[in-house]
Amino acid sequence: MLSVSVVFHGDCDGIIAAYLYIKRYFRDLYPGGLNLAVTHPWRAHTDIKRVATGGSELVILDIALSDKLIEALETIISRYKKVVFVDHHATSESLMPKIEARVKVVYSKVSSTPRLLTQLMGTPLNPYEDMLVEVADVCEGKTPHPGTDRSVLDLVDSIRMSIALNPGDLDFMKYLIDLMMKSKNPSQDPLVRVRARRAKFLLGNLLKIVSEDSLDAGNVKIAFLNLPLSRAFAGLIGVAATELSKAYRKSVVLVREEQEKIVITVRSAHRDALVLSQQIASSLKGVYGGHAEASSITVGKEPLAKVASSIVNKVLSYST
Ligand SMILES: [Mn+2]
Repeated sequence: MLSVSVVFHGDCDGIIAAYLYIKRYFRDLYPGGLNLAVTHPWRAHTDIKRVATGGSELVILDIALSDKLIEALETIISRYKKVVFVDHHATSESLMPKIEARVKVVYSKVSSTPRLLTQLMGTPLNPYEDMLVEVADVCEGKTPHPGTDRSVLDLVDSIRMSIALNPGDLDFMKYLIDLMMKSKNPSQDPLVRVRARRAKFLLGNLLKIVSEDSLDAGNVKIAFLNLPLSRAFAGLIGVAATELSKAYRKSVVLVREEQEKIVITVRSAHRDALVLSQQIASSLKGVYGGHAEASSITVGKEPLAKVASSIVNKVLSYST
């Protein structure tokens, strides 16, 4: 049994956080001596129970804390000598005190989890690591300053898009971490490039569908994706919402049907995504989490048409 497990968010800053953490703290265990697992906030509570078979240390990176996740953590904490929880999501803040007694918490509401790790590690990073932290910040929505190196923007694009093609693909995430461990440039890697190109092609189609079928409620653009569409474009929906919000300079609410739930992705042009999410979540009895610029709500399975009218009404009352 591998005694150290690292569970990370399967997105751009989550993967970079995993790389930095492993390189700094578990270099001698990499790769064979580490149990790596990928998850996403909405399913972290189930993944963690499955992954956490026990050992000396469990590290959880870039996953927003929720009541469900706290419950799951309670059941597995005793299997480890040490559990470390590192996160930067705004919605985690009020919940952190609930786990602090038994878990080592590293929390600050900074731009990305890698940025938070630089504060934890203290010692200066090398230029390659520095560049990846910058990439993570931009992936998380920080506006790159005008002088930002082209290679940083290329990396943002290729990492974000190549992951989005299949955000559950742990083998590919490990492949990316491995490129980073070898200080290689992922945007020059053939596999990363092919995946990024395919993802961009799909994203183009998705943006077309979504912008043609969307409706405007006040200052907010709302679009709906049924189950087949939501499956076909799975990992790209968050990226599409971000792109739409930028293109129209409006907040975007993207509602999609999944197998056992409805997921609503919110992107804000005016840093009010969390407020809007909270209102939608309370009217639909959903759970929300994220940042002021980007957040999401998960609601139990209901017919799309049924939640649609209630979301439109909520958004209209919010934006007028
Ligand atoms: Mn993340």
